[in-house]
Amino acid sequence: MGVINVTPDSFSDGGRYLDPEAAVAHGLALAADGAAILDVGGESTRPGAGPVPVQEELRRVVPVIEALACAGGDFALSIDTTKMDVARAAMDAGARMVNDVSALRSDPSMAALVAERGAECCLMHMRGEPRTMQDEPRYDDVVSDVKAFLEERLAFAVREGVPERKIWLDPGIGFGKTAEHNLELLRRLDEIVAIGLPVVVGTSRKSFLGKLTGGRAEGERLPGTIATSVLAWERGASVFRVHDVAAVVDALVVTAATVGSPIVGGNMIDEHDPPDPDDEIDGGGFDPEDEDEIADPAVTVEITGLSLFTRHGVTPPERELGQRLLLDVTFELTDCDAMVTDRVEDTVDYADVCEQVALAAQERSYKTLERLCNAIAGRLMERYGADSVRVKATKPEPPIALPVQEVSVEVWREA
Ligand code: HH2
Repeated sequence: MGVINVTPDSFSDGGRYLDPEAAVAHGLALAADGAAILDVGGESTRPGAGPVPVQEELRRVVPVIEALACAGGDFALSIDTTKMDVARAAMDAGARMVNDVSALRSDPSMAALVAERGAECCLMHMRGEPRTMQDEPRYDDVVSDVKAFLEERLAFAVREGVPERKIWLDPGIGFGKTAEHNLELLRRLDEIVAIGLPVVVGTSRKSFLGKLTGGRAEGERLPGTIATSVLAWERGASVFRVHDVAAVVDALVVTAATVGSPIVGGNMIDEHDPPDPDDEIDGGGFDPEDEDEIADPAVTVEITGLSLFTRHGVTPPERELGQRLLLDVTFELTDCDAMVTDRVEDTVDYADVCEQVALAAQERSYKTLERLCNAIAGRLMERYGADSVRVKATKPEPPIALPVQEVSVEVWREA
């Protein structure tokens, strides 16, 4: 996720993209560098920042979003705002995602708007408001407190009609936190990831990186941004909100290749689909329960009960000793020439699928079956170009004290 600040006062690039033409050119450059999402904001949230009137925020962001939507490309547009009127105008202009640093608290009716438009929504943790958030921030346990906050905001959004699959969570690095709080959140990010939704992390150029490196200025904090993004990736983050897209993409691609898990689509979204730029905003998005959304699949290929010895799980014994896992994979193909040609090259070769699933399941240890299934699904989508893939992982002997027959998790992805 590349940052476009159309503001005079953002902490690291204030004033550079206030001119709409400069903002649009910057956005297109970030997309060319590999950003799958462009996050456009018209109000700085730096510590101490005051509010910007709605009309002014609209004046800043709408022309930029309109122009980027018009230019088109392989990116989706996100609006970074806490105001419903700004979010609505941004979505009218082409934004597909609302990044609300207040997590739908500033303007609670924002939730209904997001739900109605079928938009993606990022809920971020912030203590207090930007004007006062850095006044002696205190937590009982920063990770547990942030996690409880995000779970509460998630429940609110879902109650208001936003589907869970449209929600992304963000611990809000630098928002009402000391340097130690930020480091603790990054160190234990897996606890936030365990909520089960994609996690967004924004460390880019933030002041704790300067503090840790002897007072480096904003423009000199790229090494810190890269280090923290790589660590966040390793701990399960899916989206990285950064100013320096090219360098962070390179770092993440190399990291992912080293541990053997490809970054989906060659961009910086890991194992989570960004909002599709071509998605219709109202009612858009994929609903697994809506059978009409897949254009009558011609062929379904199903592989069930692939039994593998793996090392996934939340507890260290599960990861150290390992356990048996059963994997089911279903492909739906709308265009399957093998029905006529009778050639295995014209369909999904299930022997090869089994090999790919085994490779994906055994090359790396995941804490959650959700992440494992998503990694397998991403790999299969990329390799076979199927219209949709369903991956189900079952633990036949789950390490639970109570008598449970089996535990399973299923992930569904579509192209
Ligand atoms: N950080 C900033 C703004 N918006 N949104 C999310 N989801 N996560 C973040 O960490 C985040 C955010 C602050 O960075 P920036 O936009 O560069 O600065 P400013 O708010 O001063 O414009």
